[in-house]
Amino acid sequence: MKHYDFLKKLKESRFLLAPLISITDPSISEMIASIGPDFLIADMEHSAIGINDLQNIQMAAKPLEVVARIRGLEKNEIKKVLDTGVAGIIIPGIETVEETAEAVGYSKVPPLGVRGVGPGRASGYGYAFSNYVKEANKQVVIIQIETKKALDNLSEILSVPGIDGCFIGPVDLTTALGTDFSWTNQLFLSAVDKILTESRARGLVTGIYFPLANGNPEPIIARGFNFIMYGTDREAIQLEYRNSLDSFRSKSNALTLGTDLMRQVRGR
Ligand code: 3PY
Ligand code: MG
Repeated sequence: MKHYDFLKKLKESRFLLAPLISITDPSISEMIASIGPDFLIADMEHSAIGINDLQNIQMAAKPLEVVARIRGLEKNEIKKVLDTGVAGIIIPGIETVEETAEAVGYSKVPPLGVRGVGPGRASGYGYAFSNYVKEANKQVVIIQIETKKALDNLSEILSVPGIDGCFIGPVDLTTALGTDFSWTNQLFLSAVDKILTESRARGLVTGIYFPLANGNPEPIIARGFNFIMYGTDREAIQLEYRNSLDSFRSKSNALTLGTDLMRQVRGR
């Protein structure tokens, strides 16, 4: 696998756009990869994507890098996911220094950590094993910040050696703060700015989720994130169909012929 320039790509970039893949069928990833995003994020936290799907998604997206947003802080999950050859992992639910240190330890092969090595896809199925062992610790480790406790422990968490960056989960973060997910909410914005400042001060990469339905990316652009988890495959399909259905119906409803009958059919 030759994806080890990925951290450099993240560090040197602003606004890399990475759709979140939640549909298991790899043809969706192939379709989305073909339209030119900067990389993909496969969601193993909030979707049905499992380890087989993750591997198929990477084959479909090739040569585009795939990052896995994993289920949580689980030693064997981290090992299996990294074995598939992802460019990096995003670990949700991290709240303390101890959890951050565990995340690093589970993600790194010795001497930096305790991750076991084996002949998975990341090592060319064993064919490129010696090179893989040398390069394995370059797979990127990003922790997800989305709770009050994580905010309270932010400076210490981000100071743990071995993490490459942090990702802000605004849906969970605003739920935890008791606000709506709105880019005009001051409590949310000050949390985002605190995370950005602390992360940048340590030379870490920072990303955030931003839905396609929000047509106002200026507050994100003004803040200069390295990467954006930019909408999801689910959202793209539903949003585009919703808009298209509405647009077609508003035009067809304007015609009188058959309109009453169609309204009855649609229950409107
Ligand atoms: C959140 O916004 O909480 C996320 O985890 C984004 O996927
Ligand atoms: Mg979340």
